[in-house]
Amino acid sequence: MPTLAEHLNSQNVPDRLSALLGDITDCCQDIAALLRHGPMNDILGLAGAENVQGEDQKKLDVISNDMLKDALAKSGLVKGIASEEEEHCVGSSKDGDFLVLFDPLDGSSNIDINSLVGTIFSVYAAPDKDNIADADFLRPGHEQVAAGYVLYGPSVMLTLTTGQGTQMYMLEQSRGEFLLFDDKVQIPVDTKEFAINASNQRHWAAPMQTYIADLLKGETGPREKNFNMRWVAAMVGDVHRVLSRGGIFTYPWDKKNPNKAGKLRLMYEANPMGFLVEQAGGKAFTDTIRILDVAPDNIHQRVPVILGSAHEVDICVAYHKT
Ligand code: AFP
Repeated sequence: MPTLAEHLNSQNVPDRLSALLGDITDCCQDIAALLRHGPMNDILGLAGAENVQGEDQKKLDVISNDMLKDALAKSGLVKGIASEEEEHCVGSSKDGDFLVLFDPLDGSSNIDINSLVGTIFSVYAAPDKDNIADADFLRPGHEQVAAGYVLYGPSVMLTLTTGQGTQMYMLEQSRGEFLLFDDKVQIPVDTKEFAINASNQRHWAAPMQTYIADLLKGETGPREKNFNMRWVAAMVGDVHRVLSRGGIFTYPWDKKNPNKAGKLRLMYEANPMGFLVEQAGGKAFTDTIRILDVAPDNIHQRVPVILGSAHEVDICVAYHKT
């Protein structure tokens, strides 16, 4: 089982990108260690502040954000970063090659119940300029040069793409190395499993209400098959299941917050996950267009998300076009 660095080398990934991915994942190993001992270190619970999203920050949101900022600054490879936990981008090494966006701890509402959380990251080539601004990060997802997440679960797993398919690695803790265990993740094109926060059902737009209602009718309904439902409440956990065995994951627009396009953030959740899913043969749409084609207008922009098994995404999107 090759290490991350060995496999990236075998894929002819440029050395500086490979080094950056090594720095990011090394930092994630440190975050994993913190999570393993969270209750013993008094680092669970609220940090006592809100982030730019107006969400209560957990202590580990802030700690993991600072760890990643420090690691990326030390790498010397990063011209700037943008984070869910930072209102604006943060300049780093002026001759860095890359821009990195991340959600340092996705699913943080799961931390205090010892459930799945993860770190999501997205990498672009840096523009040839000195002072980085938010506008420099507003690039469509199809321009990403790499994307991935580290899932802090029973195993610590890295899922990564550099545009040559999607790979999965497992952390071998004793060696401190991520070892390749799937070099070509393939999402089944059909599925019987969907993921949605069903408590919002009354707030969804009609097309999503009709789509989900038809799934729930099972084999006697228009889909003529029975479906199962899962909801991890952490995108990294739901997407990992979709990549591992198929499925459709959606967080649609709802009228609870009509001025928000959705709950999930484009630049550091939907885009990296969309890249991973497409590279594994799946699809990722808002409700009408390919996520990777969305022209961003804000680094914290939200979008509705429908992603997973290609045929099922096509069916769900078709409900939104009628
Ligand atoms: P937190 O990081 O605040 O827990 O939010 C996680 C998330 O952004 C995404 O990872 C989940 O899919 C989604 O929110 C869960 O939303 P609900 O809490 O409404 O189910």
